[in-house]
Amino acid sequence: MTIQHIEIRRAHINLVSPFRTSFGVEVDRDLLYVHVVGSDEEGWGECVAMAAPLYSSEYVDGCDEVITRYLLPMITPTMTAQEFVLAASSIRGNFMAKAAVETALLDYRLRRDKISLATFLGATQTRVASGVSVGIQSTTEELLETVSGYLAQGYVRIKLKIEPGLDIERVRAVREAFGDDMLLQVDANSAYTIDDASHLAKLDEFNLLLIEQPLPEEDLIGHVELSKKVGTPICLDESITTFDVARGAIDIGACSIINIKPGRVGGYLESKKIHDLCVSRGVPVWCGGMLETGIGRAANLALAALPGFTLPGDTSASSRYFTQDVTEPFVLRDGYIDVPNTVGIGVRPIADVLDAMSSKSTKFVVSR
Ligand code: NPG
Repeated sequence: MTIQHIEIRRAHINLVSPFRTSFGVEVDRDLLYVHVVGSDEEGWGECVAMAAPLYSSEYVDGCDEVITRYLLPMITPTMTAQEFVLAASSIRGNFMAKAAVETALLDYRLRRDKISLATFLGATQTRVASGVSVGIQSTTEELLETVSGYLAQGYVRIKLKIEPGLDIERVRAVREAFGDDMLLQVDANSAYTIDDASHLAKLDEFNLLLIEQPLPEEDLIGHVELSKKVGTPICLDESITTFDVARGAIDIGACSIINIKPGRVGGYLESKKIHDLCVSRGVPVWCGGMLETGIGRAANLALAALPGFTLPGDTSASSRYFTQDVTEPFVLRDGYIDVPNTVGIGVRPIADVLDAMSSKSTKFVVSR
């Protein structure tokens, strides 16, 4: 049982509606899947990078280049995900590129060993509470209508995207319309500076679960300062790119909650390490999302089923983003989504659906 070739599949999918954040508007996804093909099994991984380097420095065409030029040549026919992570550590950064390859190798090996990713990672839940991320809307009325629609579907937690000028009053309107009991948090995607500390402190009256990534990715010290001036817990997303950064951020008091996104930290093995660290430090974690199709969504659900994931994640249903997902869709039931419990990540693309979405397939022979 050995890896024979690896396919890089590029594809395109439209979102059901535009998703606006403080850094831009996403209307579709430019997809890259890593497909490991062995003598009797296969494995899939999804790259979470967006088309443009607006959320982080990585972008999908850049990941394609890093994967094909640097990462795939490292792979040997018998290589495990763990061995790949070690080999790939010689390449700096490029976490999203590495994560896509790691996931495909993990899926391949776990399918072969007939064990689910959830079991392999140490999941303790069979379903996970599902939150939803609400993009910046043009008007407050539209925002209230959108939130109302998601609550009606059963989402247990609402995350509002915010930016300067579309923050305090938007949150106030949502609290007034839906009450104080609703689980509510905000995400700034680095749109503020430390000079906005007293402005952000105005969010304290709304009893939010957290403020996610208010300041730039590199400004860990700014987040320490901000944490002293704002009562609402600070959660880091973009800043947390590795286990070491997570440890440092916790140690210096830059955050009291962490959003773990496997794509952002180089994969599921690093995510598990960060999870374990946070459990040992009493730091709650939750699983973020990057508009993944079913491949990435399935693997995220496995991770989100670990015991330290005590806050609802952005692990929403396929229908939140796509009319037709590339896998069987993930559905919301009573506010929860089932964790795949078969082998590997538990899903594969539906061949016809993926073929119809695909723009390019490139095959790399693995040999040693
Ligand atoms: O539900 O998959 C999801 C997306 C959740 O808001 C979400 N993702 O900053 O966390 C984020 C944000 C994002 C959106 C990041 C688009 C990158 C691109």
